[in-house]
Amino acid sequence: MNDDSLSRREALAAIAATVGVAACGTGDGDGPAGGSGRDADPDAGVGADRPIWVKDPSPFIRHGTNLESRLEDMHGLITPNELFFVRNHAPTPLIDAGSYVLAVGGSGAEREVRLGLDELRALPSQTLVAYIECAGNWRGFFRSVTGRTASGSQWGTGAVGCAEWTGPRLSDVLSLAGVRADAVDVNVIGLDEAGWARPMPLAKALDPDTILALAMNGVPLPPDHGFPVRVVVPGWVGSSSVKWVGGIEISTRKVWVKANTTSYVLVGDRWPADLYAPADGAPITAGRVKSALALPRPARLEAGPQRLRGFAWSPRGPVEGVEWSADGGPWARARLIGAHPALPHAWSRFELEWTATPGGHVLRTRATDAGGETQPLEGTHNEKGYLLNVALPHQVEVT
Ligand SMILES: Nc1nc2c(c(=O)[nH]1)N[C@H]1C(S)=C(S)[C@@H](COP(=O)(O)O)O[C@H]1N2
Ligand SMILES: [Mo]
Repeated sequence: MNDDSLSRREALAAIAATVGVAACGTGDGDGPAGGSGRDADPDAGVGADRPIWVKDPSPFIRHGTNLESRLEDMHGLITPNELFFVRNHAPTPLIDAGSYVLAVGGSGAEREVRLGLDELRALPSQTLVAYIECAGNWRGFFRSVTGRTASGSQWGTGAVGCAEWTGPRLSDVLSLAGVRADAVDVNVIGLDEAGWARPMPLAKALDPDTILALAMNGVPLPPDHGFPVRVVVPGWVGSSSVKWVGGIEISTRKVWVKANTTSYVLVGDRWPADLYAPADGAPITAGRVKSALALPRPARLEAGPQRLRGFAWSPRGPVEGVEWSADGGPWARARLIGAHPALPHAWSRFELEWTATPGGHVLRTRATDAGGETQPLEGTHNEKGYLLNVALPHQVEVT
């Protein structure tokens, strides 16, 4: 493992000295089953004396150190910051803006540079709307749709949100350190106690849409979402969008850390570990095409005509269409809202009209994306419960 490479230790030690965050250990992975209570996640590692989040957790469903959104609370394209889900491998660190330093270096860099927040703010800034979804979103449905429980926080559908992110391109920051011709990987390292990090190939780091966000929905990043700096890697699963970035390592070798060896890898018969060594399975990069109704589970509706709505997203740009079906009946087209080529990383919304009749019903939706991928009707198990994108049954009780 390269997780404790010299540059990482140096970067974190330098930063720890200035911001008072312990440069300890690696991430604790996605963790065993969390249950519903905040104390139920045995790997949360949270002291009773320390708040986990800065934001008000009351609108959320709690899973250990994580806060799950309720899709029914979300309305427009943009998820308000106070309703945006939180996936934390350790409690939210409180980082002092004045003494914050971003260290950029490594074997693939011409030089090491240390940048303060003002220097990052002075770089040309990019704004993009992008959804972020945890790879473990929907994990709680593995049991009902595949017959096998998957380990980890039992998320419903609320580990996803869509925000406007603003900040310099990662490529511009890498240029300040100088990228050597033999560089292959860029590891982005967080300042939280988990030391969460996720490397990406140089090409992804140089993508003009990979940015170091300083702002979320027009305000400085809230503490829970990475203040003062997070990387946003559109299309890739949420674990790549490292929060509280303190170090960036440009490497001449592929970098292996927790987040691409034991966590966020697909493990199962279809992904034999020996093919992916040193990872335990296939490291996850992009997410999958998905859709979900913005309704509680189960939903309770009154009989009669109902306008229902939901969200649909794909790493391959705006979805092409969403279909819906009631009680195993024929698939009909839903109405797409705001799927716009100018917002390639945003999610889309959809609406459908259903005449609800008294009794229990099951609704499903399925999205199709620009790559021709459609959500499957059956789910495939993987040990750690990632990337479920089956057309999920949604129970509805009509009175
Ligand atoms: N430093 C750090 N970055 C992190 C994490 C973390 O625990 N520590 N969690 C990751 C995971 S698994 C996800 S899904 C996203 C969640 O982003 P959010 O909390 O802003 O919704 O942050 C990612 N970035
Ligand atoms: Mo995640």
